[in-house]
Amino acid sequence: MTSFADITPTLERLAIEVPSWAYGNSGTRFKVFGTPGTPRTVEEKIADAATVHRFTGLAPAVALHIPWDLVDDWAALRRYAEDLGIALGTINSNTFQDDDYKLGALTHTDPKIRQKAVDHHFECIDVMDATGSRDLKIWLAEGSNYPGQADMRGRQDRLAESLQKIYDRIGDEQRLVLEYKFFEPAFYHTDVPDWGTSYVQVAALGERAMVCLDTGHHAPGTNIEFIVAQLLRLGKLGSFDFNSRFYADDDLIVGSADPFQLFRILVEVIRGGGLDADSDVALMLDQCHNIEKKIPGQIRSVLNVQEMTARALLLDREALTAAQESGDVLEAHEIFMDAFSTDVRGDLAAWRESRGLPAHPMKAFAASGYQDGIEAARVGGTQAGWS
Ligand code: PSV
Ligand code: MN
Ligand code: MN
Repeated sequence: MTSFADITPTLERLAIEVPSWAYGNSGTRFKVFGTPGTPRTVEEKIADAATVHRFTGLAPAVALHIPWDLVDDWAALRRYAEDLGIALGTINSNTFQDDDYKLGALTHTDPKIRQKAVDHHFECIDVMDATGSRDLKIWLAEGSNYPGQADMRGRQDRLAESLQKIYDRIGDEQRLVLEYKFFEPAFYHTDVPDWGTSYVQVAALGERAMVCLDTGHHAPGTNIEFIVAQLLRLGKLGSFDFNSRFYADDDLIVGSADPFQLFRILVEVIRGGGLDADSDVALMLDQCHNIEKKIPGQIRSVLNVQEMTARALLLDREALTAAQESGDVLEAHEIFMDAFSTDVRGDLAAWRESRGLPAHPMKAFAASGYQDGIEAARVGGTQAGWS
């Protein structure tokens, strides 16, 4: 039996990177609702991200999106973040909001457009050099809408060539993570639609190229934990973008739509060494808070990951293996479900307090006055783009 005390060393290490765009206004293609107190600058997004970390101890880094988060002085931004107790994390490129990329960016048939997209990634790498970021995350909005519209095979070749140029530019301590998504904005074919394609592309690049798994980017019913297990087995799971979905790329709060799925994923992460002290797997959120307040939305999210991690760590592995190996199907399933059904909220609250953190971060944030302060101080917040 594993006790709560046994799992705290691993819980202590849990770090979840938050996305800068979660703090900006976002919405659907129907409407973007403004939220009072929305950040007007990159610095204000970082201040909100640091607040999530202050109340939870779980979110020590914030991911940036270029050009949404462009500033003139990266060294100053880095100092600003560090003074608030967080680091600047993953740099996300953006090749989906430029007319030139209507028919593709890294895959475009026109070499000039491909080079423009590669150059954008070079700029992102310059940013990483200045911010000290380790990861360049690439999500591509490329594909086609109609059968016959594009040469899918030729596009894979051009993608490989463009990615190679980008990979050749990253530093020894940096990584390239390639995210996949099964559809949207392209509806017929997508150039990086699944983990297999991402894997094939990054495997050709080299050791520091990895796959990014966004939980919202799979067809309904996909066994995501199997993909996690396989990528960890191959040593190619670079990072997660956590969020929840009911239908498509909903970007809802992680663990809200299907807590059991999050549990199953975290069981495989742990099984594959993804939470070991020497693990390089980056846990990140990729979410939007369209109707709820953003900072509590992010606090809820990191707490959900923490809670499900604790339950997954409590899984009695020895007993499970014994049941599996003796072919006791129902005993194995019960052991698995026992861990999922364990209420860890009391233990987590007490443990947080013992570390000088609020026992109940949601309540502590609500009582802190931070939200009222930003609502009074900030008028005319920026739109985050989308995620
Ligand atoms: C678009 O689907 C997306 O949500 C991807 O998941 C990226 O990670 C995110 O936008 C930010 O570019
Ligand atoms: Mn994502
Ligand atoms: Mn997405």
